[in-house]
Parts: sequence; structure tokens; C-alpha cells
Amino acid sequence: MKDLNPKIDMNKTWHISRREFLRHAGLLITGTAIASSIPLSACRNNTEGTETATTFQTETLSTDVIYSPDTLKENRIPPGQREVQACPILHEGAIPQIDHSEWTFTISGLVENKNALTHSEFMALPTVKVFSDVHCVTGWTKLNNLWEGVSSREIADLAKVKSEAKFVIVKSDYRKYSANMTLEDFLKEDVLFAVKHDGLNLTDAHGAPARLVVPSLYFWKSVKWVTGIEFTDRDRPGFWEVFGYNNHGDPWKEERY
Ligand SMILES: Nc1nc2c(c(=O)[nH]1)N[C@H]1C(S)=C(S)[C@@H](COP(=O)(O)O)O[C@H]1N2
Ligand SMILES: [Mo]
Repeated sequence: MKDLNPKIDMNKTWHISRREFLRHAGLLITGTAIASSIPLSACRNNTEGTETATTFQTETLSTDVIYSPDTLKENRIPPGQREVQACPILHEGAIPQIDHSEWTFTISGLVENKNALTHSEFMALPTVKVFSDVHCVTGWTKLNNLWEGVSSREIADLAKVKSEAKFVIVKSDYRKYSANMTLEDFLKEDVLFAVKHDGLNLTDAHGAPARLVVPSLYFWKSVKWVTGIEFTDRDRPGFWEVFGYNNHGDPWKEERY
């Protein structure tokens, strides 16, 4: 059985070694297939320097914000999780260099409107704001995130999803990352393709130009550097699900591996 409780330092000097990352993956892979570099990071450590992100608290939010239901719970820390203040950066491989003029968002599968939106077309779509918590399967929880971007429902409306579709695969062409979920989970009100976090544009490290955010599931489902979505009638495991992660990933039920 895999180690469900990696001994990761959850202090502010949060750091995960390559070995721990591999343990996180429940894998023993050699070579360069999986690299990790997860430095201590505020959410903004690599931008212009003068910007400081606001830490939003529930009571400071305006009325146009969608509250992820879990943020209204009295206990917001799921079992086996620990709250961190830092803003960890976690992914396999290197941060892709994305030229926004080349980036597209592809809508495919069981839809009436197959589409490939350019960056400016995507950015012109109506946006929503969502306030959510984030739970990584490695054990860290980051509360109070304010996301802004295009809701999953907006994308589904644009796509005109056929009735046979029951699942989605959200993809990043960069290093072929993907995550699967039911259409029902995807269409929850608090799911969005975020382009901003805490009031500022997403950084490259956190998935710019757009990342999925699915607050009700472990954060591995929240694909960074997203490049498209496929609607399907058959479920197909994504990047980590292939390696034995739980197919669903509900943090409150500890559906980890
Ligand atoms: N494209 C891509 N998206 C990804 C990942 C990845 O490796 N590649 N890792 C996932 C995991 S395991 C986590 S915890 C979050 C981390 O997001 P953050 O770096 O913004 O904290 O991104 C998720 N999305
Ligand atoms: Mo994660």
C-alpha cells in the first residue's frame, strides 16, 4: 500500500524533495519523467515585485462572489489535511513557456459546437468570481482563495453539450496532463477556468493563462495551463488517475489513492 501520509514539512519553509514527490505519486520512477521543484512560495513570488496579493477573508467579499459550499462549513480542514499559509506550487515537470498568442482552448467530444478559442476569445467570455479552499492530496490545505475566470457552465453552454455526455476530460497539452471527472462534478456552480487569483493575473507557475479550479475535489483535478476540454460518454482516467489516484478525489471522504 502506498504511504498515505507523506512526511512533508508543512511549516512556512514548505519544501518537498524529489523523493517525497515520488512518494506522493506512489511511484518509483527513475529518470527525468517526473521532476519536482516546489520552493517556498507566496502566491506572487515571481511577478513584478511591487504587487501584493490581498488575502481575502469571507467577510470582506462582495455579493457577486460565489461561495464554494465548503467555505461555509464550520470546520474547513478535511481529515488528514493541514493548513498552510504559503502558496505551494506543485506540478510534475517544468513550468511551460506559453506564448499567449499561440494558446488555444479546444472544446471537443460530444458537443454541437466544437471550437478552438484563441486567447483573446477566451478572455472575452463573461467571468465569475469564486471563493474557495484548496486541498492537495499531499496534505496541505490553503484556505481563502478568490478566483476569477470563466465558469464551467459558460463553457458547457458555449459547447452545447449533447445529452449522451456524462464525463469530461480537462487537458493540458503541455506535458499531456489531464484530469477526468463526471459532468455533474464539472458543472457545479463553483467550478471555473480561473485567469486570476486573489485579484491578480495567474502567474505562470500557477497555471497561466488559465487553470481549472474544482473546489470540491483534491487539487490534482484542477488542471493548470489548460488547453481544452473533451465531453465524453465514457469515463477515462487522467494523468494521476492512471497512476492509481482515486478516480473521484473527494477530500472529505479522503478519496486519495
Ligand atoms: N498541468 C498540470 N496541472 C496540475 C498539476 C500538474 O502537474 N500539471 N498538478 C496538480 C496538483 S497535484 C496540484 S496540488 C495543483 C497545484 O497547483 P498550484 O501549483 O497552483 O498550487 O495543480 C494541479 N494541476
Ligand atoms: Mo496535489
